[in-house]
Amino acid sequence: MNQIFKDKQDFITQYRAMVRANTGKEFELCGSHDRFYALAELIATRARRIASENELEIENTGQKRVYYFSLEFLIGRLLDNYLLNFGIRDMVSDALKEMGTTLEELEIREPDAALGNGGLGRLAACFLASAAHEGIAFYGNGMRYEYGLFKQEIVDGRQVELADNWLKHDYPWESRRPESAVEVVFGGTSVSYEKDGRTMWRIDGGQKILAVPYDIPVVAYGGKLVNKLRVWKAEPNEDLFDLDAFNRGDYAQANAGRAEAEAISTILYPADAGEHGKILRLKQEYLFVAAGINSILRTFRKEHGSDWKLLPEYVAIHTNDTHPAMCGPELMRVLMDEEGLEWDEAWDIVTKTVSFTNHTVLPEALEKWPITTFKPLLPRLYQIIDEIARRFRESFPSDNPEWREMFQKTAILWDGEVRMANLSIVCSHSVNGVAELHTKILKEQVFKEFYELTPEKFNNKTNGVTHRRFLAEANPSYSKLITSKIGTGWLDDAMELKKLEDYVDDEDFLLAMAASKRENKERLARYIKETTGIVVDPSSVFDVQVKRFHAYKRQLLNIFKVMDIYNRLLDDPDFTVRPTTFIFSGKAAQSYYFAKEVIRLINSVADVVNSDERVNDRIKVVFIPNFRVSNAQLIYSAAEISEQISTAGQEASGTSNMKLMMNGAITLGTLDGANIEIADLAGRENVKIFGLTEPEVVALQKSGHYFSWDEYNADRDRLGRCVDELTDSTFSRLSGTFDSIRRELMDNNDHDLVLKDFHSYVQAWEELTEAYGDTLAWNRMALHNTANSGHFSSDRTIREYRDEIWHA
Ligand code: NBY
Repeated sequence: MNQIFKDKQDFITQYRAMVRANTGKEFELCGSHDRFYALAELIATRARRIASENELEIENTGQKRVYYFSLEFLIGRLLDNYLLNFGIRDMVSDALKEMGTTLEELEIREPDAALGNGGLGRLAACFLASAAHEGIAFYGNGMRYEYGLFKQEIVDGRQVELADNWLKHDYPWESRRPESAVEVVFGGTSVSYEKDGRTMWRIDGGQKILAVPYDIPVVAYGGKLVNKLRVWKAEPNEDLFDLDAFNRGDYAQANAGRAEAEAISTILYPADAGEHGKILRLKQEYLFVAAGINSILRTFRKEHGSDWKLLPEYVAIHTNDTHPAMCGPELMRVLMDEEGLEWDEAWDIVTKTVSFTNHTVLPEALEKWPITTFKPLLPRLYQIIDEIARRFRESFPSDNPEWREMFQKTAILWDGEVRMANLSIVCSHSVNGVAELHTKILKEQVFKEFYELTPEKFNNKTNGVTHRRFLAEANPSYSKLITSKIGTGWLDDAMELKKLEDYVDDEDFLLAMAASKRENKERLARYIKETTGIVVDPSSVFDVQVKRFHAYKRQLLNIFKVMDIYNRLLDDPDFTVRPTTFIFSGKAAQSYYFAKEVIRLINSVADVVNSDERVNDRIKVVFIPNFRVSNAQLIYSAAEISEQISTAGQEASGTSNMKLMMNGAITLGTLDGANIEIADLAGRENVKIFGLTEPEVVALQKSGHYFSWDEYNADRDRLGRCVDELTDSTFSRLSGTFDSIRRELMDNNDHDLVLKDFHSYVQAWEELTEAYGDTLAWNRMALHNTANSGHFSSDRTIREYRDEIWHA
């Protein structure tokens, strides 16, 4: 442990001094807001100091640096994380109590930084933490959005979006680095000129924007290493303030130039599956790529000079999905246009440096840009992409009888569009999926042609999550219990959780697990009461589905199950059910009508069920508004059933499945994404699997013999009734009926096979809740899950990236 304070007294003295320096007041006279900022400042100063020591060491040792380009880093709150990693959480918590406040009271003052949408953004944040833990010189490169992901409120059952002004007060962890700002050019014309007998290219004119970096320290567990997340803000590169306009009283015009530049880093696009054609989005993508590449090369030159051949030895650039796909072309541009390298030399460097992760198989999510948008905005980059595309085409094995098909599928420019996934693959030496099944689907379906051409590029890296945040921090009572048996080694090495298997027959331990879960459920029940007013029973089963709302994730299937149980409780006096609280949380993209209707349906069912005294002693439905990292931690730790019910083949990996598994929740899921690996590791007897498998889904879709009306007709009493209740008055009291959902199921033939999987799902749920009756057996299952979740620590994932992709 790197002790940043000698002892508690030392901490208190320094903390008091910081409060005085920041506010001019004594600690006792300050409110929680000032107290939080002073505490954060105190910790951040220490972190920055270690970061600059690390910087020097890396410079001296020539350690390879890994740059992770991601438009999203869903980091959430950091204070607790810093304290845990510096090994001072308990000491600080005691000290604060002595001083008359609590850590919890200060913690909640921190903005919950939501610079990401969902799994992809949170994965990037977990990677920051784990890469630091693994001792990698790892740098996040992203955007500093002024507004993060929207805040969600529920009004009459509907999702309403509000701006997330997270920078309203200062953000204590960041430091602005204006001296490292980078100029980025949009538009202009690409012109050639002769230099030393060679044709060179430059951009004339265009709009010049300044990208200003802000650095956020990333502290490794143990506190010895501190890495950096660098996020970029767009600013006008010179004072674009129009004084004449101002003096005329035209204030909007006076600030127009400034506003246009700053717009680039104003908002995070809130869609988690494609937001095509928006020029501002393309500007964001280029800005953080160009600024990041420039700053990488600046560091390289300082340390290694301009022998660019050495770049791949000292630098790895990883692109998180296709949003940073311009890394390859931009690196080409700088190496050729600014450093004077020839195409072949530059290309060799680029393809040895860049690697790429795909996160989705949904065709609508594969990013494409109209050439008519792209070319005028980035004329030189377009030229380079055109040349990459041409050379790639030329390299084609023309003896292949299927080359036409191949040619079309692998084209970078096609049908008037730039295809970012194909560009990413061609520019990268490694292409990976995020779970075994997902990678298999990439190889055999989505990128089949590329896999045939370059099989050696393709590999799998099953996702992981940081167990220090999602188990240690999120679930203090369970962590304490674990540590009491196996020591603290698991915090460093999650595989040590395996030692817990020694306790599967230890009744006292299993009962202590139940008690810890109960404590967490009470904590969540209090939160639910505060945020929704709904009173839930902590002795009921907590059944949880928390994730973005998407048709393929099938929250609709889950709420159909609830509707069915409700109907049966009303109709059938012999039907019994284990008392259950059905918990939902998550956001829908602002423009995703269907997903938002499913949210409205869940809230409408909740409204009816919770107020129906005939059933509300047995079932309750809760939609927790504004799902984000901070309340996620409360939810995961209190969960008993983990709903992972996507249509097989659609969920690339999932990561809430892993967080819930660690916390001892039992997966109720399809054989999709990482659920398959979870089932294998935990043991089939310790999860509950239902529904069609991926090959079955593919075969059924292909056969053309799926008809949702057949499902409806085959079970008018239960399934058909749920469908009908979408459009009768049963659940329409809050805000009307659900015609569009019914249309999707019946007129559009139920694309996600909700009706098809309904029966096996409800049956699986009934069997699982039946098993809940045996407390010891249930907690034994839970224990097998926690004990085998070490594999899903992002520490393991990062080691695999390091060894097999980055070679760092
Ligand atoms: O990435 C998710 C996958 O759905 C999930 O299965 C996987 O576990 C996780 C981490 O690998 N994908 C995801 O979260 N995607 C996005 O958030 C996203 C965001 C923006 C855009 C596309 C996807 N976009 O096109 O703008």
